[in-house]
Order: sequence, then structure tokens, then C-alpha cells
Amino acid sequence: MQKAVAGLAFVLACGSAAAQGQVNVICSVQAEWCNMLSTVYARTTGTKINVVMKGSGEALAQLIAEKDNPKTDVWFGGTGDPHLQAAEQGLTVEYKSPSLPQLHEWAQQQAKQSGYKTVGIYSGPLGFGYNPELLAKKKLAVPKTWADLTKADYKGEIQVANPASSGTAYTMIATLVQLMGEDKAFDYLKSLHKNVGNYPRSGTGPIKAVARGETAVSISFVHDGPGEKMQGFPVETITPADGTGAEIGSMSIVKGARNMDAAKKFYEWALTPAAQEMAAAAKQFQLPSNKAAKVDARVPDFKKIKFINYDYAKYGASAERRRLIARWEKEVNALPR
Ligand code: S7P
Repeated sequence: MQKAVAGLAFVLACGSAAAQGQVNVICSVQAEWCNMLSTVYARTTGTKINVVMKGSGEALAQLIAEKDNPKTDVWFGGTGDPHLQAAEQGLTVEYKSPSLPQLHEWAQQQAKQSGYKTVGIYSGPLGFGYNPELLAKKKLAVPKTWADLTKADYKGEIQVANPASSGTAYTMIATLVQLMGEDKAFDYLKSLHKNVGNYPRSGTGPIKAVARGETAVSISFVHDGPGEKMQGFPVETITPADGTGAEIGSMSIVKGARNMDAAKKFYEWALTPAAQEMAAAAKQFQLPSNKAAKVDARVPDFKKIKFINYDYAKYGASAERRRLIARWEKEVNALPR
């Protein structure tokens, strides 16, 4: 009898573990959001969720490295271009979510152009972060256009991430190329280089440095500003008057995922309004892709921003991304400052 009870307990234990399952996620948004989504997801579904945090450029590098033995099931967040590159390189699988019609057109378009190997989960404009106190102390004006950033007054005062590791910085290069034409954009990047004090690894680093008074200006996604401000740091954001690009933060399921069913369940959950509203609760203010998700008042007002018509398909292509980053390394980063 005792043996039978022990056997039943064993079966139940196995059954419940299988029902709960586990999912391994690379999370490319900021830590507060990654932590909140993993806590809430684990609590509400009973699924074990293992989260590794990486910026978009580094997440793509990890998926490439794991190609023959994937340890990741879902890649959540991060700029859209590397997700498109992962799709093109066969690192992610086609999955057509039944929730697609609930998403904004730009998010559905991101799915369509990847052959449904990724999907848009948020969008956010590229712009400048600045520290008003530091600018006033150094008698510097608030930069309003891309050209302003190349003025000699800002020498050493600007931070932007390194495009070789950062999806944010790659979005900047692609934006400038589309705004100015490629050769002029590279002339511009050479002038900007003289004013850049540091190219940190991750795209969120520069606005944190601005907030903490380590640099006066950053090139950043402007939705990363309000979260810093809510922590009491002096930081404001502005989008360039001459036009800018936007990211389509994306999500993909990894090809060969060990927990494919659990990956799809997490993916569906991440597209719901409730899951997407968690971003603002974690002090991150991208525009959610689900049309029914509430939009926090601190999310940048897209109607007030001058956008270029960003060609996501062209600039998300592997060859184009590699070529532009290599050109930046050779012609810009190699120059003295
Ligand atoms: O707020 C988070 C965010 O700005 O960071 C994401 C991304 O991981 C940045 O990656 P890089 O370090 O590669 O630039 C953005 O998608 C997101 O909006």
C-alpha cells in the first residue's frame, strides 16, 4: 500500500512538472522589465522561467554561437534588425500567432517580412538624451538636430553605444544612412566621432551615463529617458528636428528550442495587453504592439516626431548590417579622437 502511494506521488510529481514545464528566455529589455515578466509569468503559470539578460547585438551573437546546440527557447525584446538577421540565418522558427490581428500594423509587418519568424512587441524612437544641469554648467545648448552634435562645443561630451555590439547604435547608423545617403552619413559619423567620449557596449549605457552626470549628451532610444528621471536623475530627451528612425522591438522563437510548447505559450502570453502593460509598470516606456494595451502618458508621442520611412527589410538583412558595421569599424572607429 505504502509502495502504491509512493508510486502515485511520483506519477503526480512527474505529471505536474510536465504540465508546468520550463522556458529559457534571452531578455533584451532592461532588467526591471525582465525581472517583472519572469516573476509574474512563473507565478501565474507555474512554469519555470530561466532568464538571461543581453542587449540585442549580444543576444544575436549568442544565438549564432548556440546554433548547433540551442539553449534558448525564446528571444524576448531587443531591436528588430538583429531579429530579422536571425530569421534570415535560420536561427529562429516560423510561428504565426493567432494574436497577430490584435497587433499594430508595424508589428504585423515585422512578422510578415521575416516569414513569421519574428514579431513586433514594441516600438520606440531614436533621439538624444541630455543632462540639463550639466549642459547649463558647461554653457552648452540642448542639441536639436543631428548636425548640432558635430559642433566643436560638444567635444568629448557625447556617448553612443558601439554598433558592433549594440542594436541601438546600429539603428543610428541605418537611420543616418537613410536620412543623408550613405557617403554623407559616413562623413557625418566621422565628424561625430571627434565628439564621442566613449562608445559603451550596450545601447542603454549612454543614457544612464547622462542621467548620472558622466556625459552631457547621449544618442539613445528616448523611451529610456523617463525611467531614469523617475529615479530622480536630471535627464531629458529630444528627437532630432531633421528626422529620425524607430526600432521595432521584437520577439522570436529559437529553432531547435528544447521546450517548444512552453516557448509558444510564453510567446502568446507576451503578446497579451496585460503582459505588454508590464513595461510601463517596470518604468519602461516603449509603445506596446498590442492595440488594446494601455499606453502610458510617458510613452513618446509618435505623432509629434518627424520619422524617416525606415526600411526594416533592407537594414535588417544580414549582409547589409555586416557591411555597414564593418564600414563603421574601418572608416570611423579606426580614426583618432
Ligand atoms: O529599454 C530597453 C531598450 O532600449 O534596450 C533594448 C535593446 O536591448 C538595446 O540593445 P543594444 O544594447 O544591443 O543596443 C531596446 O530594444 C529597448 O528599447
